[in-house]
Parts: sequence; C-alpha cells; structure tokens
Amino acid sequence: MSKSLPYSVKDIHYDNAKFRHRSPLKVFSQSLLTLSTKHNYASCSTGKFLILILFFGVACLMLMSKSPNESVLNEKGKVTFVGGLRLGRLLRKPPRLPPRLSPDEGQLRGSSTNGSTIDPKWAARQQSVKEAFDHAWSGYRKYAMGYDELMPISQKGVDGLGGLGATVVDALDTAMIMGLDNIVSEAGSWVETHLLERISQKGQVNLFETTIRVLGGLLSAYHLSGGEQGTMNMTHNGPKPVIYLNIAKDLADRLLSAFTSSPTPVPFCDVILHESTAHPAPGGASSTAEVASVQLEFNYLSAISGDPKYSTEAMKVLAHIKTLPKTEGLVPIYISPQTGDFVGENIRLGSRGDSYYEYLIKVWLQQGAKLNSNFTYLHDMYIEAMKGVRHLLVRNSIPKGLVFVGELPYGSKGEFSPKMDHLVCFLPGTLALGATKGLTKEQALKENLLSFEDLENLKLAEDLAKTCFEMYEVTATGLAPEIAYFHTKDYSEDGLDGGNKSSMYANDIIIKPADRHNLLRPETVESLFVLYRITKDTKYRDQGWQIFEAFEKYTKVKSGGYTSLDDVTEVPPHRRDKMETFFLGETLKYLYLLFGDDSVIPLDKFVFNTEAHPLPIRNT
Ligand code: DMJ
Repeated sequence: MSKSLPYSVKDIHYDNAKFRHRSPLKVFSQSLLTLSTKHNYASCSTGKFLILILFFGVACLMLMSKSPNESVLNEKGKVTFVGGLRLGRLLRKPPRLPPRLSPDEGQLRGSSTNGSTIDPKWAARQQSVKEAFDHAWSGYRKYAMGYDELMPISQKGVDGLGGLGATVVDALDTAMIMGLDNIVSEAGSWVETHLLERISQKGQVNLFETTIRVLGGLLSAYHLSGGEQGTMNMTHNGPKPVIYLNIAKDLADRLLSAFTSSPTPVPFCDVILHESTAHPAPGGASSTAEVASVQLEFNYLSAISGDPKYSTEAMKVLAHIKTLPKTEGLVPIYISPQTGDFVGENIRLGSRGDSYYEYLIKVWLQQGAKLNSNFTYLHDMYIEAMKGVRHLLVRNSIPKGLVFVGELPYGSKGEFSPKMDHLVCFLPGTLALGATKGLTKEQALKENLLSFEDLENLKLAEDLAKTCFEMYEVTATGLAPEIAYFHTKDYSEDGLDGGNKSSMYANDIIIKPADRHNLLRPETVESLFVLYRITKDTKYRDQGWQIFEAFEKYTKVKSGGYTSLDDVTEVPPHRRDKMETFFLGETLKYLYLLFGDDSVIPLDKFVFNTEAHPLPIRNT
C-alpha cells in the first residue's frame, strides 16, 4: 500500500550486491586450503596431484593476461587501459556489503538514502509516526473530507478557515514525504476536482492563513511531485504538478487584492475570494507576523510561474518595514495598512509577532543568501532583532535557571512580562538555522563559518529548546500548555504548576488555568528537528519521541484522528474536539523527519515555510 522514498543511486548499487564478483584466486586458494585441511600432502594420490598442477597452470595464465574491460576515457577523450595485470584485482578484497533487504524491510530497518545505516530503533519510531499520520488522515477522510478541519469526537467536519479544504492541502506534502501514495492520490484528486471551484466561490479568508496553509501546500506539492524537472520527484501519484501550479496561481491572483487595494505597502488582512477584493481587519490593523510571513510563498510562485508580480508585491512589505523605527530590531505586533506604521508598543515573539522574525532569515536564505546582495538587509534586520531578543527579552527563571523569552507589552520602557507562548518555541529552530545556514554545527565550525553572533544565537537556541521541552515535561500529561509563565525574582504565583511534581522545574514554570489547553501545535518538535539536524545530538530525538508518545496516549481518538485538549495538567485530560490542520501539515511531518534520514529535505537546500511546507532554496 505504501512506498518509501525513491531510492538513490547508492541504493541501487546496494541492491545489486547479490551479483557481486568472486575472485578466482580466492576460489583457488580456498580449494587448496580445503584440500590441505582434509588431507595429508604426503599421502596425496597422483590424480589429485595432477589436478593441483592443472589449477596452478590456469591461475598463472589468468595472472599474465590483460583485462580487456578495464579502460577509461582520459581527459582528451581517448580510451586508456588502467587494468594492466589482473593481479591487483585478484588480490583486492571485495567490499563488505550489508545483506540485501526488500524495500519495505529496508525502510523498517532504516537503510538510508545517503548510503549510511540508520539505527533500527529510529526507523521503527519513524514508522510509528507514519502510522499516526495515517490514523489522523483516516479520521479526517471518514468524517470531514473537504472540510477545513475534523472534529474527531463528534465525528464531523468544520470550516474554520474559509472552506478551502485546508486539511487536505496542508497534509498533502507530508503524505508525499512519507511515501503514503494512497493518501497522495486521494488528497491530490480532491484538490484537482474541487479546489479551483471552491476558490472561485468562497467568501472571506485570512490572507496569512490561506497563504501559509493552502498556497504553501500547493507550492510544495508542485515541487515534490516533480514540478521543476530534474530536481525532485517524491511521488508518481496524484495530479500532474502543473495542476497544483495553476490552482496556486488562481488563488494567489485573488490574494493579491490584499496588497493592491491597500493605500500602503502593508496588505489588508482579509480577502473575499469570489470578488477578488480585500478589506482591513475589524480593528483596522493587521498583525505584523501575518503581513511579513507570505514572502517565501509569493517569491517561489513568481520563480516557477515566471511572473514577478507576486514577489514584487510581497517583498514591498519587508522593504517598507525596513524603513520603520524599531526597538533594537524588535517590532510591535500590529501594523496599519492605512498609515503603514506600527500600532501600539506590544513586543513579543509569540502570537502575531513570531513568524516576522522567522521570515527575515528564511527569505534571505531562500534568495540565495550571500549570493544575492539585494537581500542583505533582511539578514541585517534579523541579526539586529536577535541581539534585541537576547538583550531585552531573554531571562532566567528561578530557582533552576531555565532560559526563556518574555514579552514587553508596553515597549522597552514598560514592565517585562515573564510570559512565553508555546508559539515562541519556533525560535530555537530558527536561531540554529540562522547560525549555520542549514549546515551541521560541526561542518560550520570546521569551515570557520560561525560569527560571534551566530555562536551566541546557537547557544540561545539550545537553551531555549531545553525550556520548550521542559514545558512538556512539567505537566501531568507530558504535553505543553498554550502559554507558560516563568517564576522570576519579580514574578511568582504559588500552586500553579503543571501537575508533574517530579519535574525539577515544577517551581520554575507557572501555568495559569486559562492557558492549559494544547492544540497539537508543532513549534517544539519543529525546533527539535532542526536542532537535531544541526547538532546531531540524539537527545533531541529522545525528547521528540517522548512528546510523540504523549500525543499518542492522550490525544488519539479511536475512531480516527487526534484531538486538542482543554487541560494538560489533568489526567485524564478533558478533550477539545478539534484536529488542527497543522497537526498533519507540521507536527507529524517534523516528527517524521526528526527520526529519519538527514538527506530527506536537507536544510541547506530547502526552507520550510511557517506551516512546514518545504520550498527549494534558489540557485541550488
Ligand atoms: C501554524 O499555523 C504556523 O506555524 C504559524 O506560523 C503559527 N501557528 C501555527 C501552528 O501552531
């Protein structure tokens, strides 16, 4: 039913191992050895002696003859013999080859696409994640096919994102990466049959959510299904790549109205799809993260469609934000499309602020980083902002000193709040990626590529990833709350722990009753994945597995799907009846990649949009 990722050339050689050449000298010497062990030479019969002489003569002839096959083309294009006497070849030991495996065994036992062997334990765990995805999809297709989201407990669908079948599109590239061909076919044919019509008929959608989930999902499906000839083909199922591209263009043409109807470079927040019109959010302002986190998608669409309009409009936003005043690189979470200015002073890396910082570095990486100096300003803005984060937002909790990122709700002159959304847990991964640009830490160090800032950011990434993991460890369910507060010398509240009294951080992390829900969010496992790829420290895999097991234990719904929770500090937790699209689009994808082969979606060749849809880096 399912198939693993396509085999690399190395795997084909490996599969052919059973035909390997056996050295005649070895065969001969082994026969001699056998004879000598079985018989005493003194008592050897004349017949056997003659056979020995015959063997010896044949072997000598073989040693003297030239190999007709061992020739190569030299630089001038002429054939050159390199074989000479066969002696070297006869004496050369054949390579030690692993036993042959069937494709499925290969996947279970973890034969890697880059030729190395993966620990079978992680291959089996990766398989469990694949099964979880299959279970999540089975609930969705049974009860909610074509709706945005599944309500797994009431077994029905709900349109919370404008009615474009968001789960189908969000899940599609995860199924491709996992090699789940049946799901790719099902989701792909739904997209081909229904999505264009939905886009032309539906009403209001949010520019950001539709871009990152639906447009991002279509673009990644286009690439992974072989849209850019010769670069990638993870599936032969589902529609042709051009179908995804055409739907993406139709959708983006309508979304463009958010940019073109605004009096400034800052787009409106909402789009009426069937009218191709746009309007501001009820309060007037757009979220900073929302207007600054559509550029990866629009840039890639311009690259593959050959039409620059998408990129031009989207990049105007970042160029405009560059000109605005900031606080040590940090920005308020609201911005006005009417005036183009920031609104209020609330600074945070949680909701409405988060992916602004993520896209600064990722858009720079996408555009070929150092190769393209037009975008150096994005790297500069990112480095300045991370300096600002370290200076103004990073603190240590007491008594055990967890490093966390707080908020400045009234700007840098106002009081510091030790509040950290789970959403902030994207930051460790982004910091690590920004430091090594997707290389491993070892490689980046060896090539002397890490600046002082990079090293500082990498250290912060590792410290914050620990805190994000402890936000899970500290609760009774092993799942993180939506928001945590940290005990500091200026802030404490007794009795509001997560319910896991044996956690050594039970007194450092405060979880308020209103913040105890879990929406199956991906940010922590996303960071564990990136940090594992970059540092190769297996603790990140162990932590990811622990989180996955907690999801399995408390959020799995027997009849199909996984559900959000109301309170992670209680066992059993009260369930919330919603499977968010990002559980399939992000959480399970990152877990699958965390336990798998590093050569699948390499971090120096792809950037993940903020909904985990991988898009290729330019010029690679
Ligand atoms: C996703 O839709 C995206 O990751 C977004 O940037 C923030 N929140 C959710 C997942 O938590």
